Amino acid sequence: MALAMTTKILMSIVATAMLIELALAVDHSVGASSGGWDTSTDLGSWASLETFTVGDNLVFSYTPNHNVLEVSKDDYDSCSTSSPISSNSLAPTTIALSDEGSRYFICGTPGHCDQGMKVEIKTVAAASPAPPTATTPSSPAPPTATTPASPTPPTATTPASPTPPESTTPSPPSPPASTTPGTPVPANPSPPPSSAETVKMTVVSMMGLGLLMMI
Ligand SMILES: [Cu+2]
Repeated sequence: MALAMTTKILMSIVATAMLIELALAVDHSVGASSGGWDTSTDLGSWASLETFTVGDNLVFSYTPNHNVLEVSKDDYDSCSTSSPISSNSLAPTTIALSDEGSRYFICGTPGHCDQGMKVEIKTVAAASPAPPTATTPSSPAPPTATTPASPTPPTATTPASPTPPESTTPSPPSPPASTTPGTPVPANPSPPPSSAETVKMTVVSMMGLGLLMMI
């Protein structure tokens, strides 16, 4: 029963995680909602308030006097437009954030980067944002979670009693076992296989006895 419950819980967690992951694929409109890809938006502040996750997209919307250059960190720091990693001038520009780490974007129009039209995007692994949302699936779990917890203290009551076979019902098979030496005793901890073994051994030993007597 506990196994079935655990399986159910695990399956629901996995399903929820998949849903969350789907829901988390976000398009980030650069500079929104109180600005855009322009010289007047505080893009650093915007980026610091966003969480960029692997699988998300950046969407740059801009007027024709701007463009989007992806550059190295050095070029980002120095606002150098001479050797961009990629260059886009057709708005809107969508950039897929397919890997963890930092990426650097600047506007290639002379002077715009120096005026602050630049942004560093730090992308994190898809798993890390899940924990906050993961609390939600765990909340339905508590009712079931309490049940598996109680069997853990073996000192409890009802669940513990079936385990010791010495109690009542399982003992009938054990009496014949008593004829054989100490072997059945260690078998007790694991009831199902041991009882079968005990019966086998008893039968074998009785047959052996019978043979001896016949001789
Ligand atoms: Cu520009």
